[in-house]
Amino acid sequence: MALPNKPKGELKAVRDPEVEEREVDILVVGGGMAACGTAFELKKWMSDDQSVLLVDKAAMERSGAVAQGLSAINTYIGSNSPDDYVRMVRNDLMGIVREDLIFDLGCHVDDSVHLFEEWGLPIWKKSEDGKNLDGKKGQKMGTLKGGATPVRTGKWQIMINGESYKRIVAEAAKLALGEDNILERVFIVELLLDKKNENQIAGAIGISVRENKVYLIKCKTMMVACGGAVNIYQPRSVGEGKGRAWYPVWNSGSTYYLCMKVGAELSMMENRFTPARFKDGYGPVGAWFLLFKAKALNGLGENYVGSAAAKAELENYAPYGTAAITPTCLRNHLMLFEMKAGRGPIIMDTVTALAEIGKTMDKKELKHLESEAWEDFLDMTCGQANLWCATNTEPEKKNSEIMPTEPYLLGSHSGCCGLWTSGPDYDWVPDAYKWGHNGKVYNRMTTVVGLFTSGDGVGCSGHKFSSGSHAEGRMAAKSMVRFVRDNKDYKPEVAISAKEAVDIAYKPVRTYLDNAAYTTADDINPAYMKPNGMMYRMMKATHEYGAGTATYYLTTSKNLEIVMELLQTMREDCEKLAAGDLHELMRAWEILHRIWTVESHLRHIQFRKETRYPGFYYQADYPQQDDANWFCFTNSKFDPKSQKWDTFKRDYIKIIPD
Ligand code: SFD
Ligand code: AMP
Repeated sequence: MALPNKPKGELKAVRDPEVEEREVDILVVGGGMAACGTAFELKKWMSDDQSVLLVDKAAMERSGAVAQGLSAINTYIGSNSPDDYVRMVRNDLMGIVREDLIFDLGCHVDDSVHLFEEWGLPIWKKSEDGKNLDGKKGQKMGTLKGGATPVRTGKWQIMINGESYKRIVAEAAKLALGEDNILERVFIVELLLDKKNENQIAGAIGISVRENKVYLIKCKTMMVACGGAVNIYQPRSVGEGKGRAWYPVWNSGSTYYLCMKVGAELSMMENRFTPARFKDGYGPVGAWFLLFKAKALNGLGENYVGSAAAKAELENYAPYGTAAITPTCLRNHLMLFEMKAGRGPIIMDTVTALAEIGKTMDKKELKHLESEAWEDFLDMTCGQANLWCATNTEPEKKNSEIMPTEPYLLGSHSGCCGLWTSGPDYDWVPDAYKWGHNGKVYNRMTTVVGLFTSGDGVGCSGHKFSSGSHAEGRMAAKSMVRFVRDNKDYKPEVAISAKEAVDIAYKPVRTYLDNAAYTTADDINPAYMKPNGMMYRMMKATHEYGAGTATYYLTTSKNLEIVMELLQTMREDCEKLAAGDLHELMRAWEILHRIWTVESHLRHIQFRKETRYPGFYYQADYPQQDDANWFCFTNSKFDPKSQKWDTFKRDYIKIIPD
């Protein structure tokens, strides 16, 4: 149930909050695209005697990455084939991907897009004479399911009027589950293993950010889909601009933290995404490159991407660099190449692009084209449109700078870090890629029994985007219902009491209450640290040593050693985090989730002795790709018993031929 907005100011935290204990068959953690897919699908397969609860840290209508909406759906297979989809993702991610997961997703993703349209999302259509029709005009052409042609920008992407995208998807999820089975404004802080079965999930601890209340929830199976990790590096936007980022600032790596802490295996955590974005406003570039056919120019006004030097540089990364579509990391690499050679900044030539398209248009069409340019940002990153206003930028008259951002961790966009999950139970899926429990395979289950993930959580298989994350959540839902049915007699038991759950969740509050009176300044105290201070400490360390923007994404073995030591100290110091109000309590948990997440990222970079993704990061001691030794997955596991990490290789198996 949604709680009303808080009154003025933050709610003070109390020493002894209320505790609510719940027990359900299925717990869904997160309320984003993947979780909404799970919620929608669950209700189709659950029997009446099965119970479910969805917990989102925010309000589902505007939570997660799609909060502001989107202007494109980046994965729609349409008349393409799932095999080709695998080839595209494999090439973009420099060869090492789980083809079973990608193929499986490619077979199902369009169904989610058809549902979105059925639920009211306007999808642009082509008219009979090949014109782009958006909004109501597009709807008049019929539905995609009924055979209407979408407006393709690239081979995989279609345009939408998507300001209300998340509201539409959340409405369907809420209707399916019922408000009584949803808790909003509850942040899950830790997961709990079963008391008797050491590698089986059994519950979670959550805190309300609107009431002094802790939840202890037991479950037979769980979906963790809390999105990716943002603000783990010093963002480019500082000072008055701080708080802007491209990916959702409120996604704090919980997916990775929660799952890794109970021993789930992570994969490809070294992979990060540093997308090229409109500078300072973080506006995405896809529509400009693909729909408006704009070119990026270097500071000398040259189309550097088409230059002989760029082609020669890309040859070094064949076969990926020489493919028809240059992988995302290498597109960034070329930008950095120009900037480092003193030929920056990089400029998106919006003026020429709009003038070119406008040549065949009448006045009214031209006006509409200009509106589309604005709507692209108003639909999904309205801060960028604000920045254009604030800087007197009319894109048909003035070009804009683009720039690779600070690093994000995610598994659904053009990155592939995440959990190592089982693939589907088909005969063509190698045994090493499918597993489950008691001899049964459960698609998208992590290596912890009963613990599932999807969207940004599933590693080794990027380019799902919003539609693919929704579809993957649905695929996992079916496995989860089957898991509950197959394990009817399983009674989850956790090793802690409700009181102990409060002790864990409210530790920062008690640290604060015990010590706050000692100093006059609330955030300076010898006995504690506020999460805000810890955030700056983490960002400074990762920025300078962990291949942040400070060093053009370059790190070395020595730098990694230093940052790992700093992060370990930070984890120790997190024992003294202090929170005076409920918002700060959430911040305290978020920073802990971020520190563990970025540590696992750097641990993986340290382990992989090559530079697999130039443009995303560079390991200066191992600047080349090394296929002989590193054409494999790099996985890691934190053992909750011994509290130790293990990092190791897993084989890549090619399934779809070139
Ligand atoms: O332009 C807890 N994305 C794009 N996808 C597209 O299809 N087209 C685009 O145009 C895309 N672009 C884009 C995109 C994202 C953003 C931010 C922008 C532009 C500006 C990517 C997709 O949005 C993305 O792939 C999916 O949303 C991923 O789905 P999922 O479910 O993995 O993550 P989520 O939607 O962010 O949801 C996370 C949820 O978890 C909650 N949560 N709940 C409880 N406890 C905790 N501890 C929690 N931590 C987090 C969140 O509240 C949220 O509900 S473009 O760039 O290419
Ligand atoms: P972005 O807006 O950068 O997130 O990109 C949206 C979609 O367009 C993703 O599927 C990208 O892979 C794709 N894309 C963006 N820029 C280019 C480009 N220059 N060439 C090919 N595909 C691109």
